[in-house]
Amino acid sequence: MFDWNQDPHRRFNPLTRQWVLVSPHRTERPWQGQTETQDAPVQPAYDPACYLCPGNARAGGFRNPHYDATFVFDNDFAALKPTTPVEGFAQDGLLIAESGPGICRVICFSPRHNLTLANMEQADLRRVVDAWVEQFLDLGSRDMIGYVQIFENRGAMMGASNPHPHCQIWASHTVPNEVSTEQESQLAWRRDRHSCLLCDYARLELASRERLLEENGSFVTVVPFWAVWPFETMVVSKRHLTGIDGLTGAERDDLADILKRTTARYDRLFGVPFPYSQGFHQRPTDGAPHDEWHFHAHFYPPLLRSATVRKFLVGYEMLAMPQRDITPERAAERLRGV
Ligand code: H2U
Ligand code: ZN
Repeated sequence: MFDWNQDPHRRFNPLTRQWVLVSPHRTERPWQGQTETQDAPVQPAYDPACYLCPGNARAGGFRNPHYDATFVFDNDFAALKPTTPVEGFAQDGLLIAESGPGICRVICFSPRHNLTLANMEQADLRRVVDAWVEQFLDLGSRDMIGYVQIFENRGAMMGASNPHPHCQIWASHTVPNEVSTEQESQLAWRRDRHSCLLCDYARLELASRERLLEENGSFVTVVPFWAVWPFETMVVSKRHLTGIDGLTGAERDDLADILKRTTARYDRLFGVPFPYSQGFHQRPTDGAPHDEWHFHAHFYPPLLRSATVRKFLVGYEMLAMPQRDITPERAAERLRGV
């Protein structure tokens, strides 16, 4: 008899249309071991050497204002520039390149250097949500911008350059890879089934509750059935929304609430500020309605079995396909238990 909790199998991600290999038999012992607690360096509320703290000089030569809530600025080392002309290059169907304009910004969540999403007051987090909506509308309304990617790298392990609570926005002319793949999947689902892929998925997870971590009136956090990272999660809106700009006031509060609760749960898992990359996926800003799109966030944390042991996507995963040991159901159970 095949045992889905023990025997190797592969699972399908309907958003990326990629498979992940699950090898649960490899886990059981290490996961039952003790979890380690690592003392995170205590950060001051203000750091005179931080380039994001209020009043400080940035590396680019500008000086931050004495801001007291959120603070948005153009990235001094932007990966995309607004002045780039749109051009294409193609040779023999093999050498293909495209130029494209874009705008990169940084949002400081708070003037306080030592806060994180999990530790912010609900009202202050709501201001961060408002800033995201404002930026999505501002950048997305420009002709040259086809997609607005909002994301946060947290922790040195994920390459964040600074502990000051902040996120980045890269608004590009073209739609990036991950987003365009998810778009094709959602379009195909809508065409074939006359429904929304993530509305259907959220309904299924709410009924089963096996992979569910957090829920409020407007959102649900789950470890997706097809998760690659050990403690990967998705935050999905219960209502069909194509983008963050469709949130009502109450839903903006609920987004702040579920992000706070999800990140706090992460921090409790190994007793450390949990590193991750997270960000929103939503409709492109090319002016089309894109009703196939369902607003959601992905959290990709690298930690595997303790504060100090991370998962690497290497070897078989680079050459063949991603693989995980702990099942998504067991990961959800562990996250629910803290
Ligand atoms: P990360 O921690 O995710 O790297 O984000 C910090 C961003 O801040 C990074 O993209 C920018 C970097 O280019 N930055 C400035 O714009 N000005 C500075 O003075 C330093 C860092
Ligand atoms: Zn700071």
